[in-house]
Amino acid sequence: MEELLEQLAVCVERGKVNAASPYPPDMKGEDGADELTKKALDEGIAPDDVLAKGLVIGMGRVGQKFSENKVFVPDLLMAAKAMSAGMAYLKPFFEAGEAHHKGVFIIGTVQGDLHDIGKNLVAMVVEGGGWKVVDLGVDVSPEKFVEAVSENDGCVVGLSALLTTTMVNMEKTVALIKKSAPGTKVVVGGAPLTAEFAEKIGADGYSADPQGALSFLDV
Ligand code: B1M
Repeated sequence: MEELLEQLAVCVERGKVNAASPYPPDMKGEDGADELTKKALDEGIAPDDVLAKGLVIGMGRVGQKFSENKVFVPDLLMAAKAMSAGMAYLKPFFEAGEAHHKGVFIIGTVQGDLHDIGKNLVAMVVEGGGWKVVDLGVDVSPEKFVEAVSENDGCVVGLSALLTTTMVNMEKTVALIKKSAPGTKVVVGGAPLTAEFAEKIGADGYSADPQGALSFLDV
């Protein structure tokens, strides 16, 4: 069982989607996350283990390497694609309540801001970390975040901003979330942000990269 789950983790880490995928070249012709997830479930490995000890491990490794500038955006995208191929087999188990997410993470780019590439990477890594992700998209108003929080008891919220002009909307969003659902944790990120700014606006956490956001959630 351990060997199969390790192979699965390697497929996600390297972005090996399925046997037909030519990427990465040194794994050409080998089974990918698609075949290995199916095989693991067919062999009776519990869906929670396939997720936590296979797919999530691989995504964690690639997320860490991304933080260390050892791999780049395309590598993260390929890993997310491999992860998704495996997740497709796990979906029915989540729906039946036989596999479990760690929690719900609501993410969006704040009002007035249309940048979503970084936000999407954070969503992928967090999903790869075993969380259910509710992605509200871009240009999300404070009220829309609050509405999503009210629909997802116990969730954690992630806010992304890429413009100095929209950082002020991040502050408004944190304030409204804290007012309407005081216990809700909020983590913020985006190129112009700093830890000092995050603290000033009352956010609970700041991360410069997707893996840091996941680490905040996993504490
Ligand atoms: Co715009 N843009 N843009 N842009 N854009 C920047 C951000 C800018 C720095 C370019 C520049 O002037 N040098 C500048 C902002 C200056 C500032 O305010 N500091 C800028 C500007 C000014 C604008 C417009 C105003 C331009 C105009 O129209 N005059 C306009 C604004 C539109 C709007 O949002 N209302 C605009 C528009 C656009 C496009 C639509 C053309 C396009 C966005 C496409 C899209 O996202 N779908 C775009 C792009 C692509 C960029 C640059 C080139 C790249 C941004 C990006 O995707 N980076 C950018 C310049 C640059 O960065 N070189 C620029 C890659 C991405 C992986 O990194 O988003 O930083 P990033 O995300 C990182 C981290 O920040 C972090 O993790 C990610 C992965 O490491 N992170 C989080 C992000 N969110 C997080 C949340 C977390 C944790 C970590 O927890 C919740």
